[in-house]
Formats: sequence, structure tokens, C-alpha cells
Amino acid sequence: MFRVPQTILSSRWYAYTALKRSILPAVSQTSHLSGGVSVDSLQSELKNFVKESARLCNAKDVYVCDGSATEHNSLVAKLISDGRLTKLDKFENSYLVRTDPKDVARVESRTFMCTDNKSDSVPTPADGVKGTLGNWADATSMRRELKDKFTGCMTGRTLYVIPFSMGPVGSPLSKIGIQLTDSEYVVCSMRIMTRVGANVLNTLGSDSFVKCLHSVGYPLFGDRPDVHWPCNPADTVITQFPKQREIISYGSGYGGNSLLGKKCFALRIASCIAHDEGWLAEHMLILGITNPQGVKKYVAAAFPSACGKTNLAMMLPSLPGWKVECVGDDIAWMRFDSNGQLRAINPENGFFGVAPGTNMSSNPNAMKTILKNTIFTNVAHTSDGGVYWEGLEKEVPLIGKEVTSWLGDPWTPDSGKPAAHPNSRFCTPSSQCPVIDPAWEDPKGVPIEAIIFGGRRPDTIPLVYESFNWSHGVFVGASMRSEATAAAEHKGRVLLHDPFAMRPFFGYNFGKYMKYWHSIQERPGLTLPKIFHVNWFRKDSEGKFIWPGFGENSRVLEWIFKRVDSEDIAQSTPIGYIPKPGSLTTSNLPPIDMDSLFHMPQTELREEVEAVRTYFKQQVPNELPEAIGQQLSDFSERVENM
Ligand code: GTP
Ligand code: SPV
Ligand code: MN
Repeated sequence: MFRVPQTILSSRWYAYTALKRSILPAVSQTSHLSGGVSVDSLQSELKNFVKESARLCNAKDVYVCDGSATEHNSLVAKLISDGRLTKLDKFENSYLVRTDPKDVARVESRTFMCTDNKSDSVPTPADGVKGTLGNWADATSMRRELKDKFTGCMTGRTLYVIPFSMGPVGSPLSKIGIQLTDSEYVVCSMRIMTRVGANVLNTLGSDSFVKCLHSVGYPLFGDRPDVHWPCNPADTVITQFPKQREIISYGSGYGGNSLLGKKCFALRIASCIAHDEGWLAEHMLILGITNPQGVKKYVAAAFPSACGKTNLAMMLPSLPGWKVECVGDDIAWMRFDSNGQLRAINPENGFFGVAPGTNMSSNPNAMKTILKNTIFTNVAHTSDGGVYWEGLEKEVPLIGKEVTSWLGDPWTPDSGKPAAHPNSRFCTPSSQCPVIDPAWEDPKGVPIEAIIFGGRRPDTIPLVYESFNWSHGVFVGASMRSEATAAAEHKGRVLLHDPFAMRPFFGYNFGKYMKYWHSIQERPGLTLPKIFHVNWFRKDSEGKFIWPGFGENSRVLEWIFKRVDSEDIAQSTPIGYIPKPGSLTTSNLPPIDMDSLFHMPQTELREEVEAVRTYFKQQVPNELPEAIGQQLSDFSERVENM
């Protein structure tokens, strides 16, 4: 029997043939949606970007999003009729999506900074050591590879053009991006996470923009049937070209891999722009905290993925009279103003928050935010049109309901498997948060008085400490470590070094990044924020968290607040200043062994010093700034003399 060679069946072969035969798609408005902006009205650089991409990808048609509710509704209707979205009757205008089980998190191993010189993007590790501070690819070869991947990759699909603003539209601190994608799910999610709309195009004028090209990598050539969640895990790459301010992502429809305004733009590309322009783009939440006397301060906090930013950003303080308001839960763009005050904006418009663990006692404000206009991904759902995940056991009674797991299977508490994927998420508008800060869209940004680093540390690292000064604070950020979480593909409970919570998000060489952070103190006339470190995750001998966390973290914020006002409530230890006995409010707490939260035996601190020393030696042998090396020696000396 004659067999068709496998290559002939492949999408790329089909696409190449189509290209060779010049069967090129017309760049026309798609017919399945009403509304939109005409391609011909776009400014020339954008029109070229759209036309060239549509041709390369062999898109069936092109649709330029106007960001309207009508447009959103027709996309949702299409996703529902295609069986990709389930309407959740218990919520208003909210939906559930289940992805392919192979496409559930960021893929760090397939994420690349693409430049001509490797050392622009990543430090050179010691001989024989694999670098862990980002992946580099040669820009020219990666372009070639991407051209191959993208040729024909949107065959049979619509190419959507999403004009979006990171930051309030028109603010001098905001930046515009244009994302092209073949995923309706991405269009709907981007409309929540960023400011999308025709007004962005007006603001753009003839200026340049960050070019973002995304495809799920599943072309519908010939009579190939579509699948529930098209993706291409074997071929996935997420690439950033900082010099060209360009992002190209292929093969994944999930989270930070596909919502390109988030990590790719607002951290990886923006950190490069920030370095060039003298500001900072960081993986930090921003919150405002008001004391019982009505005095308000803003702080920014960097914790690695799935380590508590969303929870802290909108926490309900357990301490009477205190108030926390949320500016942002994931990313901060910060710059010093002409008075030397650090000011921050949240470039995002929504929260893409971890669902498991979220409930009315841990995060009531998130629970209230997600009641409408929310897209849930990979959570479980109940037969009465609600959602379910680990952590909702006490709040969502399951009697009389059937539960369907994130995999689409019937689920019961005895199933022995999680109902929701550990990295399942809600995508919801920030404006709906009951404690959204009145200044959250202030184009000037909010004044930052403290920076907090933190991570998941089962031992050694105390509940809170303050750095001795700016240089020491930069060392504290650089030497951060945290247990791996489900936010990326890492498996198991391993302690990873995650400097500044930016390891997967650095846009440029970490050596240069440390130097840049360190040099900030040399600028004249600045009021430098104080730098702290927190750890909510210390465990007892039975493996249980010692600290109750969540709203009780307000006790730590209170101490930080007072330290910003230079109250005499700190004592020196080898690691930094910790609260003087009695200075951390513990009234009304369940019995807790507070001493164990601050217990720092010399042996454990020695191990910490050695771990950081080895890390620097292996990962940044040549590019460690001298001042940071000095900080490490000083730390080591303090530990030896304790
Ligand atoms: P990304 O969105 O991935 O950047 O994560 P994030 O840093 O915003 O983390 P998030 O606030 O979503 O928290 C992740 C997980 O940590 C959730 O399951 C939370 O329930 C849990 N968590 C957050 N804060 C605390 C805390 O104070 N104590 C404990 N034990 N767990 C916490
Ligand atoms: C993170 O992983 O830090 C996130 C989720 O905030 S994602 O958008 O997938 O990057
Ligand atoms: Mn994050």
C-alpha cells in the first residue's frame, strides 16, 4: 500500500508548500466577530507587523481587537460553542477552562533571552557548571528557528491583534505592546490582565511598541481536526529579544508563556528598558498600609512565584485598626522622582492568582474579587456551577454535588489526587478587589518606603529581619533562596536560589543587575527605602508551618512600619536586625513558639553562608560585584563571631 510520508503530513511541509505556491492569506477582517478595528487604519509599523506575521503564519484571517464588551462576549460565545469554556452559573460572567495536562505552568527550561552576546543576558558560570540564571540563545539562530516554527503555524486559525497598555493608558510611565495571537483564550485573558482597546492605538500614534507574537503552535492544515486545548509542548519556546523590544512565544497557551504582557514584557523586556532608562522593573507586589492613627505607607515585596505575593497584597490585617490596600500583586515598575522618592506603578490590570489555598480565611478579599468577570483555569468545578480547589473544604460543602476535577474526571475527597491543579489560577480584574488602593492607577505611582524580600524557608531564616543598610539589602536580595513551587516545571521540594525573586525573569546578566541595584545608592539626593526579609514558611519538627501567616502577617508589617519610622525596636544579629523581645505584637495569637521563628543556630547560618558562597562561585564567578562579595565575607565573619 502507498503510504504518505510523515513529513508530507506535517504542518510545516504543508505550510512551506502553500508559501511556495504563493497561496497567501488575504489580510482581511474576520467574519465571525462583530466590531474590531480595520487593519488599514493601523499605523504603518503596526500594519507591516500584522501583515508580515499573518503571511508567515498563514492565518485564515485577521481581527484587530477593540477591547469592547461586545467583542469579549462574542469571543466567549465562540469559546463556549467550541466547548473550550464552561460558563459558571454561580458567578456572573465567569468561566472555567481546562488546559491540556501537558500545558499547565511556565516552562523555564524553554524560555530564552536572545541577544548577540551571551554575556549580555546571562553570567558565565564556573567551568563545568550549568548556569541557572536564565537561558540564552543566539539571536540570529533563534530567529531562524522561530521562522521555521511560525511558518504556517496559524493555518486555519484567526490571527487576533491585541493593542495593550502596561500601566494606565497615556501615563508617562506606561508602555504599549501589540500582541498577535491565535488563541481566543489569550485574547479574553489579556483583556483582564492588561488595558486593551482602540484607545491604546490612539495613544500609540506613530510611536514604536513592543512586538509580541504568540501561537499555540497547532495549525489546522488539511482536514486536521482541532483539539480541546491546542498546544505544542514538544516544540514550545518563549523568546525575548531585548534589543529589538520583541517577544516571540510558541507552543503554549498557559499563563506567563502566553499572556505576553506579564513576565515576558513587564519583567524580562522591561528590566532591560529600566536599566537603560534608570528605573526598576521587579517581581514585586505593592501595598499601602495604614496604622490606627491614619498614617499610610506603601511597601513593595518580592517573593518567588507562588510564595504569597497575592495574599499579602490584599490581606485583611488581624491587628485591630490597621488597613491594607492593594496597588498590585505581582509586578512593580519603580523610579525615583525629582524629590528622590521611589515611586511605583503596577503595570497590570488584573490578578492571575494561584487558586489552591485561597479561601475566606486566608484571603477574603481575593474571594470577593473573583465573584464576577473571572476566568478560572484548571480548577475543579461543582455540578451547581461553582468552583472547587484544595483549601475550600470548609467553605464549599460537597453534599449533593458532583465535583469534576481539573482533568475532567469525577472527583471525591477520597480520590487521592488533587481536585485542582496546584498551579490552577483565577484571572480577574484588579478593579473588583474590595481593597484596591485609591491610588492604584495614579500615573505618578505611589511612594515606596520599604522593600521586602522573602521566600519559602522551612528552617534557618527568621520570620523577619531588616538589613543593616542598602548594600546589605542588595546582598539579602541577591542571596535569596526558596523552595520550588508548582508555578513552573520544577519537581519536588528543592531549595532553589532565587535572587530578587527574579531568577526566571531577569532580562539581562544578573551580575550587571546586582551592580545596578547596588549603584542606586550613589545617586545624589535619594531617600532610600529600608530593605527587609520575611519568611512565613518555617516548619516545626512535624513539618507544620509554625507561623499562622495570612492576616497575621500584619504583625510583621506593623514592625516594619515602625522600623521605617526608626523606632528603637530592633536588635542586631549576624543576619540583620530582628525584633527586640516583645516588640512584635503577639496578643490574641494562638500559642506559638515565637523563639523557634527566630532561632538561628550557628551551624545553620554557617551552612547558609556556604550555600551562598558556593552559589556565587559557581554561578557568577567573574561578575559578582566586589561590594556583594564583601557583604558575604562580612556575613561570614559575623556568623563566626556569634
Ligand atoms: P505568583 O502569582 O506565582 O507570583 O504567586 P504569589 O507570590 O502571588 O503567591 P500567592 O499569594 O498566590 O500564594 C501562593 C500559595 O502560598 C497559596 O497557596 C497560598 O495559600 C500560600 N500562602 C500565601 N501566603 C501564605 C502565608 O502567609 N502562609 C502560608 N502558610 N501560606 C501562604
Ligand atoms: C508566576 O509564575 O510568577 C506568576 C504566574 O505570576 S505566570 O503568569 O504564569 O508567570
Ligand atoms: Mn508572579
